[in-house]
Amino acid sequence: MGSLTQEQIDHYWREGYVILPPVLEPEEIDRFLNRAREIVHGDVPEEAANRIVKDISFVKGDLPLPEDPEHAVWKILNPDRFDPTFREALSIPKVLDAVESIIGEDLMAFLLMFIYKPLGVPQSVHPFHQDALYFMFAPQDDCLGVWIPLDPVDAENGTLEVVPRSHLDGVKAHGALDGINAGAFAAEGVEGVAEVHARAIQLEMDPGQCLLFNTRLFHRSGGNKTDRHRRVITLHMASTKCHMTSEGISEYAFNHVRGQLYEGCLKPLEAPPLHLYGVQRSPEEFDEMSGR
Ligand SMILES: O=C(O)CCC(=O)C(=O)O
Repeated sequence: MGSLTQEQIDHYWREGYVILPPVLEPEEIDRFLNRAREIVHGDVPEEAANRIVKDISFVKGDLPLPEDPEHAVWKILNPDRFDPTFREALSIPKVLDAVESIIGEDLMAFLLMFIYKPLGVPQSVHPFHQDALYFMFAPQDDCLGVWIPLDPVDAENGTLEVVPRSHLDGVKAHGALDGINAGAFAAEGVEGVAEVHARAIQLEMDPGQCLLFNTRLFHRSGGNKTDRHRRVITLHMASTKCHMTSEGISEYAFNHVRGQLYEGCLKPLEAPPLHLYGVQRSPEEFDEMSGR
């Protein structure tokens, strides 16, 4: 069943995305914002501390560390693993109801992130990519991204840009780009191509609104040219009927949030690791990666 109208469902499948009215109340938004701030200011278990990932400009020392640690952060990866408030973000009722309209009632939630855009750092770009690249399970259409801004977002502070209908093609080869955060791979022949940028829509959204998007949709975010925060909660949802096409992605840690599980399909991970391996790289590792 689910809560979306047929028009919203049709828009999702035709364009590759749909934007929903607010799924969070202002008090809930404040609670997530305050909790993220407390986490970045040190209220985090020691083992999980490297889940707070700084933006590459600060990791490499290209910019001096700001007084407020929140201004240097790119993202908090999987805060649900150590924080009860963020655990709630895996199963926001209005999100589950909407997602059910698209991929059915049996749902896993995974890869929750709280993403910042450092203020006044225009080079902090996340290039065009397709999330399906990262997800080794099928069918791809039974998985989607959920992106909820907690601040007003627009072209100036690094909103998400999407290329409508780009989900209708396959997954492109991706690669690393110099100066871009580790792991934020770029779709080859897409980022920097004028024709693709011209087709992209820069989403203007209010706090608490919700974007659902297909995992093959090309999307990117520019840097934040303003002194306004751009903070978002993002996660992915997949049908529990999906099956793995490759092993070794326990980092995603599926959480069963609605419906039933199926034999031979995605399994919830009971005790996901707190420590994050291999994302917050040292400046030396960045140099090595870029051949310096
Ligand atoms: O919110 C952003 O800056 C980009 C998020 C994104 O595209 C991703 O994490 O895959």
